[in-house]
Amino acid sequence: MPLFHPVKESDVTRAIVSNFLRQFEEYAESDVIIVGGGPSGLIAGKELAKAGLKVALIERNNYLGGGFWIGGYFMNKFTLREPSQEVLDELGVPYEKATAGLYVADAPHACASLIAAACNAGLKIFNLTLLEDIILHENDRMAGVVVNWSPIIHMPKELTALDPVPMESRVVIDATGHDAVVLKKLEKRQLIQLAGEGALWIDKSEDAVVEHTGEAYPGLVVTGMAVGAVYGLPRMGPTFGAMLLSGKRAAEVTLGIVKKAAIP
Ligand code: 48F
Repeated sequence: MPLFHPVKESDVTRAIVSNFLRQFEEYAESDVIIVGGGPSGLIAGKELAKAGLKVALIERNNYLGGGFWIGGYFMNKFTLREPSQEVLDELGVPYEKATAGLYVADAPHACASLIAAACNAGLKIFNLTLLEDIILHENDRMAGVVVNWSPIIHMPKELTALDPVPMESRVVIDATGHDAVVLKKLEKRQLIQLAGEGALWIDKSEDAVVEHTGEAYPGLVVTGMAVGAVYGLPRMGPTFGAMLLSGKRAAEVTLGIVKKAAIP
């Protein structure tokens, strides 16, 4: 007697295709699209989904987490400063005190727990999905993103005449880290000017990134290291507290924009 229930091979394919397409069709229009699945994007997504919004996160890689799997150099331990260890308490991730106000934790444990918490809250993930462009509507307001299958950038030119598809949303969040990819689409059209990220200065950068997290352009909220690119803030290296608190701030700002738009 076999352990597993018998199935038709074709039913395996149908289950994957129909389930994915149903989700893609549903999320072709969302309340919020988050571009980038690093720590700031995942925290924002978790909070917004928990608040009951319909939220899609697009990530160009096949895996989520961005720079959160690893700390500094090749070592998978990351640091965070008081009071951001409270986010690890919420996620149930253990940490050790390194010095006064500085904690160290296991990056794979924290990253996996954050991904699980975001999915449990209802965030929908579209991985291997590359932001190619943005949608702008009247009054130059962000109205969504234009995406493609990310492996196409590694394919020969004669095979890559694949048109991207649009996904609409009321708010877009740029959580693409140091690359600030969404913001650069606006800069290319001379709609904003980016100051560019500054050199490393931990004490200054973390407060500044959280403080400047917000709506950088109508309908576009910026979080995480992408904030540094807009305002010329210093980078911070392998300390992640500001990414977590910036993600939370981005969720608060986004909720405010969505609620304001809902008032007739
Ligand atoms: O880089 P990333 O982890 O950004 P973050 O949330 O956190 C920064 C820290 O990891 C670290 C740091 C602070 O301590 O300095 O660097 O600001 O995650 C950004 C995610 O965006 C994805 C990318 O693959 C990564 O997972 N991404 C970048 N460009 C695109 C994209 C794109 N064009 N389309 C889709 N995803």
